[in-house]
Amino acid sequence: MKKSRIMVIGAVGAGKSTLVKRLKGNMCTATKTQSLEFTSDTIDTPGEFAENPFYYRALFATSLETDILVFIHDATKKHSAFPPGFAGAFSKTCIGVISKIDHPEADLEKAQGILKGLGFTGQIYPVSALTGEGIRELKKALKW
Ligand SMILES: Nc1nc2c(ncn2[C@@H]2O[C@H](COP(=O)(O)OP(=O)(O)O)[C@@H](O)[C@H]2O)c(=O)[nH]1
Ligand SMILES: [Mg+2]
Repeated sequence: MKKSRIMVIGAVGAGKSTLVKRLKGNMCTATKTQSLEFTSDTIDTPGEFAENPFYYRALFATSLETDILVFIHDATKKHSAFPPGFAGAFSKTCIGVISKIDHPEADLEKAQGILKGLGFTGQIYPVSALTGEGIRELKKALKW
């Protein structure tokens, strides 16, 4: 089966680019993402697109180029960058990911609640791009 193309969205510093690199098996540190970054199987987005509603249209338009949308919520953050139910606004399969679960300040329960609030009723994937925890399960869900 063809590998699905994924688009990652989430706040500035949520760990989007590091996760994309980890999924691709490339462990160098991510530099700041200033624009949409396309590869054949990934679309990385700048966190500003999630934090400023002015850019939502760009997210919606770009999501048409992908198979799966990966929403990333940083386990150390107490608030979501997105408004409630936001995942329901996209016409693509959405997968909820909690990033940085290795972090001492990670709060998994809080993060689960935040992703549920965005509309994720099914399985949520907790991962660490640093240690690799949860990456295998996420890849399976992405059919990678
Ligand atoms: N502890 C921890 N830090 C992470 C993890 N993933 C990313 N980071 C750090 O979070 C910061 C932002 O990461 P980046 O991938 O650039 O975030 P982006 O803005 O969402 O693309 C960097 O300092 C990363 O090293 C992780 O799994 N665990
Ligand atoms: Mg980035």
